[in-house]
This record gives sequence, structure tokens and C-alpha cells, in this order.
Amino acid sequence: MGTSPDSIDNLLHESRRFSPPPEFVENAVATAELYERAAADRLGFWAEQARELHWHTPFSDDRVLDWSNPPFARWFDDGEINVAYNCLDRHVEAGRGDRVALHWEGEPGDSRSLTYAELTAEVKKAANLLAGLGVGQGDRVAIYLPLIPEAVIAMLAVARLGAVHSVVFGGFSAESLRARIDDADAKLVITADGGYRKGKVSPLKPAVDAALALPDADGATGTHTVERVLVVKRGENEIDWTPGRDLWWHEEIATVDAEHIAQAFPAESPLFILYTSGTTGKPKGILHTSGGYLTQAAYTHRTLFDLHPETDVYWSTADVGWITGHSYVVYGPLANGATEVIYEGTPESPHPGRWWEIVEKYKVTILYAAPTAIRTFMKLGRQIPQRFDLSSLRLLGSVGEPINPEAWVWYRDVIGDGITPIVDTWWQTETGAIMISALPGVTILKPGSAQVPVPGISVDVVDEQGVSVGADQGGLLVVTEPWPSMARGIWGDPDRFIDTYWSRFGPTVYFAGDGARRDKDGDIWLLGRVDDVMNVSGHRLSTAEIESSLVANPMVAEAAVVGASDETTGQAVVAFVIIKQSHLEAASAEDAIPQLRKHVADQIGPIARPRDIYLVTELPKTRSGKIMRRLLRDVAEGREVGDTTTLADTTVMQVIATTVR
Ligand code: 6R9
Repeated sequence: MGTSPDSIDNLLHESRRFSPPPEFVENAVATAELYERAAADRLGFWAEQARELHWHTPFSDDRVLDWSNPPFARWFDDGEINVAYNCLDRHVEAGRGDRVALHWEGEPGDSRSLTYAELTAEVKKAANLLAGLGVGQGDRVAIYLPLIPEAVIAMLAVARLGAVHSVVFGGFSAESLRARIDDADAKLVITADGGYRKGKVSPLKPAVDAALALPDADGATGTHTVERVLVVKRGENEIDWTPGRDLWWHEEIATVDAEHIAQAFPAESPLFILYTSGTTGKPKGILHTSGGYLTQAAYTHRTLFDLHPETDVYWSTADVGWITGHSYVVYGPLANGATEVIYEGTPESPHPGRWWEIVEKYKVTILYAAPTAIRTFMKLGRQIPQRFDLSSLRLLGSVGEPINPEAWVWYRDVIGDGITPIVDTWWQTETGAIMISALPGVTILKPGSAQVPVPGISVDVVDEQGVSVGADQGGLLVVTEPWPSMARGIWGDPDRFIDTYWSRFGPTVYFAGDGARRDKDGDIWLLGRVDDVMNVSGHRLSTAEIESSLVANPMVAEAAVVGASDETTGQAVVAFVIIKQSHLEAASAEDAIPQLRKHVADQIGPIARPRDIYLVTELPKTRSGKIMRRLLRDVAEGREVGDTTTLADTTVMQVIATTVR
């Protein structure tokens, strides 16, 4: 089956354009000149970005990139660096120790702010604590924590020692946690008794106990690699204790030395492993290293979020269990000396205005969130954010999925007061940092399009043969030149790394797995994962385009589209739609469904008209906000629903399955 969505013209007829406000342009960090510099001397440009960091041992000009053994790149490889030093001590030594690094907000409303000096002191102690437990260069540490300051402290302490962290989402099951511990041979697990989610304490330590009690692949118990479990007290929930193995963080940290000198590590030292939940098969442990990763995380954070660290208050709503939490909660912002907000809980706890209350409280200026959250707020209605003072916001970001033009415009109008630029940032766990995004203050924005590669990055949209497609054509997104924050492999499985990403179009072309279209201006529109592309009577349709069309209808808050097998058309379009609160009474299901089918046919073409539309109240999503279309496809095809363990709310599928049957 073909995979590129290339057959229907004008699928996206979005013509709205937004220029940056003049005051924004005047003070913008990014300038159009960045493109020229990067194009004139790509490696020189990246070396310049890398030199914004502190190098214990500078790298040589002729060692910027070693690409002699693709796809295993080496960047700045004779340089030595300490990632945590760059995020902490450097700012304190430069006299910025009194600046707030973290404003942490707990879900129940407790809060704690740490300056750079305080955060540095905490990380030094934590590094001594971990070193005392035998953690050293190259050792793997699993982190299974809620979003509390200790999550950031633990990650930086591991990095400071040249060890490797593997952060596992607090929402993952004991089985998933154990699989990740085993794959990485972690010797230490850092967890909490529990954390707050949706107004309740959600236990974590019991899942660690259960994970470590599970039999290994050969059926044997007690064979795991974990020597110690370090437990942060947060939820105050009852937990079991294994003496000799389990240790309280607060007790141990009280006994260690406060001073710790950061050592230099080679630029290519592993920094972290992060597992991506593939649709099938064993999760992939994506490996990132130090110097190149930090270079691109910091550079993109500074330029794409227009960071003015003295005055901005930045908030990325991502959890640290997601790549966005690594690059744009921990490493990018802290390397840049930003003041940022981190929030433990869910957007609706204890009330649906919680996020906007936090924006008002901390006078957040830059907000980075996922389209799924934006659509949820659209569903609830603009009167909720309008109750809060959001006038501090001056830049908005989006990540995780294509943002439908309607959601984009709503975000700008309602949250951004009709003036803030929006950066729609495309990237992946594997790319480590943002790859495609508008430059705020430079690019004229198009709602729904991620637009242009970041200066220094080279991407293309190609057909099945790897040939660049023309204007207004769809195809597959590829990255054609190596980049500093690229994954260095899949942990323990170099062949799978090559097979998955570097074999389809040759050993130096990165296949991202996303469909994309380039419009007449050369701007890139992401069309969703290639496996989300449908083939209806030989026409290739993208789930993202039909979803955007549905969301553009005033009745619709959210939509998920899947291709279900169909005897006559090969696949048929099946849509799951959430109707906005304000339209629920007005529209009866009998009226809404035919209207929406017609709407899609009118907007895109009769071929895209959904065969079935189901009205639902929730969609199945992962904790990073991605709709799990695989599960909806199971429902649409009348199958038993598959593995739901990575869903944020595992009950959603039962509700949907009942609605449909
Ligand atoms: C950062 C992150 C990667 C996949 C990626 C793509 C989708 C992310 C997007 C986007 C369209 C954007 N994606 N950002 N699609 N526009 N701005 O999400 O990493 O969890 O590894 O997911 O997410 O499909 O391939 P990760």
C-alpha cells in the first residue's frame, strides 16, 4: 500500500496569514540573518551555537562533526563538557544565582520556588548522594517520579555524574517500568511514594515494588539489576518498605556533603535513554549524548521561544517523562538561565481554569503546550480562560501533533489576546530538539503549518523513491543532513536503529515516519504519522486533514479519524467526534452526523466523506497527548481493543466501545 498522501489537491485551503507585531520584531532574539549564516557555513554555524555553552575542554574546529560512520554521528567529539554545570553552576558563577530557576506548583496548590543558587545546591547534594550509592560515569538510573522539583534535581544529578538517566512516565504500569529497567540494566530507581493527579494521590512506589517482583524473561525472580530504590516523600500515602534496598531521599540527602565539583565528560558521553512507545513491539530506548544535544536544545529554546532570560517566565506544560520535558523543561531552559514554571497536575484539577490561574499567578510570558490541551479548552469554552488575566503572555508554542488551523486561531485569539505569535514546533524523541518551526519575529505565520526548517537543519519531502516532491505535493518527511541533537542509536540495538530510520532512503537520510506536504511557498504541513494515512478507493487521505476539517466546523471540539477496512473501498473513513459543550443541547445526534459528513465532503471532497461518525465524550490519548488511533481502529473494525497501558486514562476505551456498539 502506498503511504504518501498525495492525491487530493487543496486539502488544506487555509489562507489566513499573521505577521508578527512590530514591537515583537524590534526585540526578537531571532533574525532572518540566521538562515544566511547557517546556509553559508552549516558546521561553522553549529560550532558557534555550541560555543554558547561552557566547555571544560573546547572542541577543535575540525572536529565539529564526524559523519564517517553514518548513521552514528559524532559532534564536537574532542570537546569535554558537563551538562549539569552548564545548567547550574555557570549561572551562579556569572552572578545570576538569585534568579528563580523553577517556580513549582503542586496540584493541590502547594508551591516552591528555587533560585539558580538553590537548585545548584540541591543538585550538588543529590550528586553526592547518588555517588555514595555507587552511581558513576555511564551507569543507568531509572527515574519514576511525579513532576516535582526532585524530578529535575534527580535528572541533573545523574547528568552531573556522567551517568545516564531513563525517565519513565509516572503513568506507566509496573510491567512497562520493569521492561525499561531491564533493557537499560538500571542499578538505581528514583521514585516517590506517590504524586497528585486529578485531585488524588496516585501511588508510584507500589508500582516499583511490583516491577521488581516480576519474573524475568526466563521466569526467574530476583534477577533484576536494581540495587537501591530511592524514595521521595510526596504523596504521604502508605507504602511497603524493603529494608536494605529502599532509602528515603530526604533522610539520605540530609547526611551528604554540600560541595560537589562537576567533572568534565567527553561530548559524546551518553546523557539519557528515553523509551518511545512504538505502536507495536518492544519499546525503543532512544539514546542521546551530551554536547550536541545540549547545543541544539539550548539554541532552539533561545531562538524559537524568543527567550529574554532576565524578564521572561517560561512554562512548558510537558511532563519530564516525555522528550519535551527533557529538552524544553530541563535542559534547554536551564542551560539558557530561564525562569520557568513547572506544574505537577492535570489541567482540570481542581477546576478547569487551573492552567490560566497559573499563568496569571506567575505572569507567564511564554507558554508551550500540546494541541490536545488547546482543543480540550476549546471544548470547555472561552469563558473559562477569560476569567483570568493572561495579558503577560507574548508567545505561544505548540508541540506533539499537527495543530488544526481552528485550534491555532483559537489559541492565538483567546489565550494570546489576538496578537501573540505561535510557534508550531515539529520534532521527535529521536531528533532530540526542534527541527521545523517558524522563527518568531521573522516568519509570517500560517495556522496549521509548522512551516520551515530551523536554521542549521535540512529537511525534504520525498516520494516513495526518495525524489523530492514539487510544490503542493505530499510525501514523506526526511532529514537530509545530520544535526547535533540527533539520536545516537537505540540502546543495545544498533541494527534496529538503522532499519527503522536509516534504510528506507539510504544510510545518510533520516526517515521520520511522518507524512508531509510542501505548499506553493515551500512551507511544510505535517500530515500525521505515515501509519495514520488511509487509502480509500486508491485515494490517499490523511487523518490529520479530515480531523482539521471536522474541527473547523463550529459544532466540533475534537475529532479523531481512522481508516477502517472496508470491503468495497479498501479502507473507509471513520470519525470519532466530540461536540462542543455549547452545541450539545442545540444539536441532536441525528442532525449533527449528516451535517458533519456533508461538511467534510464539501471541504475536502466526496472521497473524504466519513462512512461513520460516532459522537463520543473522550478520545483515547497517551500522556503526551497523542491520540491512539490504533485503539479507535480496533473499535471501528469491531475487534477486541488492544493494549491500553500507555493511555493517560485507561477507562476511556470502555466508554467509547459502549458508545459504538
Ligand atoms: C516532540 C514529540 C513525535 C511525533 C512526530 C509527529 C508528532 C510532534 C508535531 C507533530 C505535527 C507538530 N508531532 N510535533 N506533528 N506537528 N508540531 O512530540 O516527540 O513524542 O517522539 O512524537 O509527534 O508525528 O513524528 P514524540
